[in-house]
Amino acid sequence: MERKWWQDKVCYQIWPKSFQDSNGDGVGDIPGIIARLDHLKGLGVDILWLSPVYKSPLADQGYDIADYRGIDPRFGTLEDMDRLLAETKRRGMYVIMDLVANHCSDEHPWFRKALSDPEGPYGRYFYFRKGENGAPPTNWRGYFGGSVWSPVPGRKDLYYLHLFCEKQPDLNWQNPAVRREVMEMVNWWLDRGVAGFRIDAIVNIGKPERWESFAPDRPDGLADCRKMLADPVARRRLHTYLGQLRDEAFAPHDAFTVGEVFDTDPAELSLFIGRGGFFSSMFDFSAACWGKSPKGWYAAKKPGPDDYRDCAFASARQAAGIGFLSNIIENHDEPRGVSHYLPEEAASDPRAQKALAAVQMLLPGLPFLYQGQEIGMTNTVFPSIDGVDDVNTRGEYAAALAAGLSPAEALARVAPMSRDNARTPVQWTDGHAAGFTAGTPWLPVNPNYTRVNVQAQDGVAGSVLEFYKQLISLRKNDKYKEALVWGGFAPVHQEQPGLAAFVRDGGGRRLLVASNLSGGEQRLELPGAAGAVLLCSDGAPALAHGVLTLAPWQAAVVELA
Ligand code: TEU
Repeated sequence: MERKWWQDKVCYQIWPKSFQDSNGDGVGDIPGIIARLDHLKGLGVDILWLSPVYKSPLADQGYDIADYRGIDPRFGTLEDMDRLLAETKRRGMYVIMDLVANHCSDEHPWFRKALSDPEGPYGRYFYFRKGENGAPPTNWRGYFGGSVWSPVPGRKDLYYLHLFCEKQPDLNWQNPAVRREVMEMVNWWLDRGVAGFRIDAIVNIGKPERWESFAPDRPDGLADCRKMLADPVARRRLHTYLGQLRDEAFAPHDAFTVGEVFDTDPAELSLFIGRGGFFSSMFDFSAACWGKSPKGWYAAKKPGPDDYRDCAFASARQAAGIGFLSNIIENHDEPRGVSHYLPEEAASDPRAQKALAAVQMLLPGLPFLYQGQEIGMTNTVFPSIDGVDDVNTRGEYAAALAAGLSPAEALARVAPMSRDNARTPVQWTDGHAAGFTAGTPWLPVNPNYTRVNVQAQDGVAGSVLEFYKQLISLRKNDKYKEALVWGGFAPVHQEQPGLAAFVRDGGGRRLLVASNLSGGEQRLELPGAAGAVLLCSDGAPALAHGVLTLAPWQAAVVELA
């Protein structure tokens, strides 16, 4: 595999609205991020992915962009952004931005001009279609529920397409002018000093030639819009556009790019992340998708630790020899990893949180932490649906009601999946608003902040935060890098319930990573003679006669002879 500058890095996602507020308005901002760079440097992370900070009405929290070259005043100014780039550079860190170009905001000047003249040049930046007999052009349901079509105000029977919410009109990538706008914008940021992009919802940019309705798949009479993504023409178009992005923007800058790619066929992996692929990396969503139901969140099954292990291991094997997947246990769209993958009684247990961390951080691929993960932040509580900000959660709640659930049941079922779980403010201290803001936070702080916060863990032996630091420094240690970054991967005793174990080997070293993801003891025969114990999450593991015994929720890294 070709060696690249980003492969031995550790990445960290910042969701700016909830990271750190610097001016007391209750909303996180770029100066707040700058103020916390030393925390991130101390943790050992290198590449910071900033969820959108562009000018936006925030209908989907910035994933609805009204100006691709401007910073939203709530987050700061372009000068703040330049300062962030300089301050990270000074610390040997990198910033990647979120490239949200499947759609823009309905408040973007392009869409405003398009609405006033749908047949004009800006009309061709979007998808306008005529309905039939008073009904929208197709019966596609958008990602957040409801039709993907909204009527154009003042125009009889004319609609525009939005796969996400109605304030996120899809950009027409078939139009070369749109592609040129995107290439120029991407190059503008790369020239300014950003190291690359996380690429949002990108599989949606290739649209089929013929737009047809599908058989309805829910009581609303609509059909999941994702069905059209499998269309061969849509797929071919996607590949063409991604090739153009790579050739005209990413490759000339040696940018680091990570795609938000769902549902890839393993056969396509090398096209996406192999040598000369579209992206540097793409997220492994296999565990995140486990248990999801076509009916909606209310019908989702909760995965357990073994499901997480099996998904992660399968992905690691698929990507072996091809490229680097990006490994996550959570992000701004998902529940908190510890709440989602650990059994309920263990979600807040620092031992269990560390055991899960050891697996994620030492798998092959690129580790991505999400803000707050490093201190074991958990899902929050939802007293009522009125307190939910997220457009996605509201749509899923409506789907649950439509399926006949009572309001209380619907809330109880969608709450564990809500995107607001990961969007509560980062818990820095046990003081006012967890040290996130001097004012009133835009979304309530998770009530557990008095116990779970950075201040309580920083420099405290045995804390989740200190363990993450150890995992990261082990991964970066020159002695073990060949094994942990570029080395091989072989699962060990994968059939053993509650155990996630694997060997990483490279540079003449073999390391066993063994994590007890259960509340009982785990014993495993070592796949080689035991050498030094390089790391242990709690105490020391018991090693005798070629058998490793792990206490409940204990994780260890052992060098093998
Ligand atoms: O997400 C794309 C996407 O597919 C999500 O809708 C996902 O299915 C859902 O959030 C699962 O909970 C990206 C962004 O990550 C998300 O925050 C945006 O809302 C979306 O694109 C639109 O830009």
